[in-house]
Amino acid sequence: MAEKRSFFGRLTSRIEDVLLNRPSVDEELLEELEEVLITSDIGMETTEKIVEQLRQDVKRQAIRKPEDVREKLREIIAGMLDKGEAQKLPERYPLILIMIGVNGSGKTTSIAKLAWRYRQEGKTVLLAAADTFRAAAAEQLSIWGERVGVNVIRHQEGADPSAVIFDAIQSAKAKGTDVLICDTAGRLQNKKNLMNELEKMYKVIGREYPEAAREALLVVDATTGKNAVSQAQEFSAVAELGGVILTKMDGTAKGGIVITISDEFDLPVKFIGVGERMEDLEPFDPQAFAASLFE
Ligand SMILES: Nc1nc2c(ncn2[C@@H]2O[C@H](COP(=O)(O)OP(=O)(O)OP(=O)(O)O)[C@@H](O)[C@H]2O)c(=O)[nH]1
Ligand SMILES: [Mg+2]
Repeated sequence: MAEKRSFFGRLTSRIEDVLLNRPSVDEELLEELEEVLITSDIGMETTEKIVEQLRQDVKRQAIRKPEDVREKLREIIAGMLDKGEAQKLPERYPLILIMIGVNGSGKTTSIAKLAWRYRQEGKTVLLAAADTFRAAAAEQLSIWGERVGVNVIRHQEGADPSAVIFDAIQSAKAKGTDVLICDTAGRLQNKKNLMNELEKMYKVIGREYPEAAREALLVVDATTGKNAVSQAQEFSAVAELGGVILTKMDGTAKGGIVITISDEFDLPVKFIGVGERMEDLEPFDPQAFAASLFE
């Protein structure tokens, strides 16, 4: 909890500043609050929704004094974040996870972190290096595979990503592997290409392993602020996403990005990355997150 609090230290204290020494909840207070939310990486649309809700609460006297704002805000934000059962990864096996996201967002590292988590739970894991765009990508995944103690299926640079998936599926089936995690090259520059590539991968999975559960996860770097939001927008237009892994929350991220992604795209944030080690991935808990904003 102490760790989580530090993400929002600044947002928390700025909200407190707005609420401090105010005789009543008036329009001026709400406008100041709006300013604080927007400058904390909470998108315009989401901010307006939050402030409008507070305004209604003032009107129907559910909010009477500045202190009441805190509890209402927590409630509103928790409601935006909490996607119920969808917060968790599917608990059906065999499971195929497809990681997508732009370069440098933290896909490969997040794969290693997930693989490590599954290994801790006693699940068997296989990785597929379907980012064949750069030779270094497969190399990096192989190094992580060794560290975590899981096998990696890789082909030559420039190979067809779907062929890597095909091989990985055969291996997973033969060994009865619980979880197959696929790395991909997230080149947004050519959306059509990416869409075709994903479609082809899904086709291979559907044909070769129809009984496997599957989910695509978008990996987003939280420190990129508004850019993270536009990535969520572009990727959700080309792929059906099961949720988001928000990386680098240990960095300079303002935290508000979590709220915007959950609200605007109706996507659950499933995990947050809090460092570069394989242990540095935390399941995202919407209620605890919302509460930590006001501790
Ligand atoms: N501090 C911190 N660094 C992270 C986190 N996740 C990833 N990184 C770092 O971000 C950099 C990029 O991570 P990668 O996993 O290589 O990203 P990628 O999306 O696979 O990138 P490409 O393969 O180039 O597309 C690396 O230096 C990681 O160590 C995190 O949660 N916190
Ligand atoms: Mg990578």
